[in-house]
Amino acid sequence: MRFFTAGESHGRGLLALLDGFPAGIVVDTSVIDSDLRRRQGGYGRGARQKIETDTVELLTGICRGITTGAPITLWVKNKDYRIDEMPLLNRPRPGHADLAGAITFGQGIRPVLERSSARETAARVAAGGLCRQLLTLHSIRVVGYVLSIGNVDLRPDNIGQLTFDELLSRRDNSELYSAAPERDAAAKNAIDKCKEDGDSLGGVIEVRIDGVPFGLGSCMQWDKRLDGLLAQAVMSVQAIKGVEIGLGFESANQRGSKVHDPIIFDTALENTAHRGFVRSTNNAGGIEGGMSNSEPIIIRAAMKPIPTMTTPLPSVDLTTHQPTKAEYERSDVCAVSAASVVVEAAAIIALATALVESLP
Ligand code: EPS
Repeated sequence: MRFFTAGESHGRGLLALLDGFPAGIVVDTSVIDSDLRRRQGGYGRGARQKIETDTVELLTGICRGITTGAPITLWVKNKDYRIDEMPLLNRPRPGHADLAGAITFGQGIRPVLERSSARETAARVAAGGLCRQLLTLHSIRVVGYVLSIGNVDLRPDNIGQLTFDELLSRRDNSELYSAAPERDAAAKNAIDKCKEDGDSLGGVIEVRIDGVPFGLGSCMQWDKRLDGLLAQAVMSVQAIKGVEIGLGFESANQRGSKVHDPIIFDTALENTAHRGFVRSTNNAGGIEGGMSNSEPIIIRAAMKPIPTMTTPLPSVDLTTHQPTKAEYERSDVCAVSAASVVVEAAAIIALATALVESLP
């Protein structure tokens, strides 16, 4: 299965194209719309979310609500369509695509900004909402949540013991989509303070995937490894600067005896996705040798603070080469909550791709 997006932030809308999606899947667009709604939420978002009410339309690949096996295109319309009236910009924002994009494509900052904008993530979330329905048919469930915002820790102490449903309910009871709603107030204060200071905040996101059978991905070739596929999908989300699986970077600080997950056989689980083989810990994050091992898959992503700030950083005018301050465009103070929905969608698309490959 292949996946592409098209569209600009202030163009007509965003388009996702999924080629190779299986035939015969009954599609519920309300599942996609609910993911799109969640992406528009979270605390610290900018004014654009008040303008848009994102909903999906399936343009191709569907007949009587059932996928046909033909390429599927998903369309999310922009209400704020005014690309031809948007100002041309000249002062690149440090941390944004502006400078590298203006030099690479030679069309100035505006067209680069329009395509690199996180508005594109609406298309990924739409495609993720469709792929989620395929995963559900295979009893695979995916939940994304926020583990920290700035230096506010939102990771519950017992996170390893929490069930999928407990995490989901915590996430759904949090305005920040965090795993520790009881600590949200501290994170909201940090966002408010940041806004006052004209600054922005990043954070850490985690995605947990339950019900994955043995053998998605492969150890046989580098580009089939499931950890590599997930990492590429997640790292490609706007503003993500780091990706970990399981214990991740921390595993480099520990001895092997503390890192690897002992194998136990439990006959009661012989007829489940585990085939009886379970682990006392899950430091591998559900992937060994590039293949799923039937334990929950755990992926973490680090999001940098958004580069657009009301107190702009030093920059250079692209025409005069004189020192100046970077442009300010309407933006979010903190989009970590929204990014948790996008990272979830990116992981879903990558996992669905591996699943489709494994199907007979
Ligand atoms: C976003 C839409 C954008 C930004 C933001 C996220 O809309 P606008 O530019 O019209 O305000 O609010 O994008 C960025 C922060 C960025 O740097 O690209 C969205 O729909 O998520």
